[in-house]
Amino acid sequence: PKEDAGDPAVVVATRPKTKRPPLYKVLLLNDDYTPMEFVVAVLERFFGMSHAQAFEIMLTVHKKGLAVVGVFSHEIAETKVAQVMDFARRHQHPLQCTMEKE
Ligand code: TYC
Repeated sequence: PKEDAGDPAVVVATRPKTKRPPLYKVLLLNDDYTPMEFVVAVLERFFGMSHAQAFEIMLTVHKKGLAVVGVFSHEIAETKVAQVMDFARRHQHPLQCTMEKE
């Protein structure tokens, strides 16, 4: 679509606005205290991962410090973070889960 030079008689071709909502990465952070099995259980329970997949991602977080565990709409990402943080708190583990715009 060309730019409008300012002449009011010129009809400018416009792109139809199809802006998609932003997506958010949900991140799991490493710590020294949360048991590995607990993290695996979190990934299975709240992110629908298989045991093998959950174990693999848990090890990535353990070794690299953090990993993206999913990408969601703002509302779903917020819910996942809240679920993980609440579950960790209830079990008295310091596990941290955050979100960031993609
Ligand atoms: N580092 C933890 C341990 O050695 C395991 C762990 C993995 C903790 C991933 C948090 O997000 C995490 N017990």
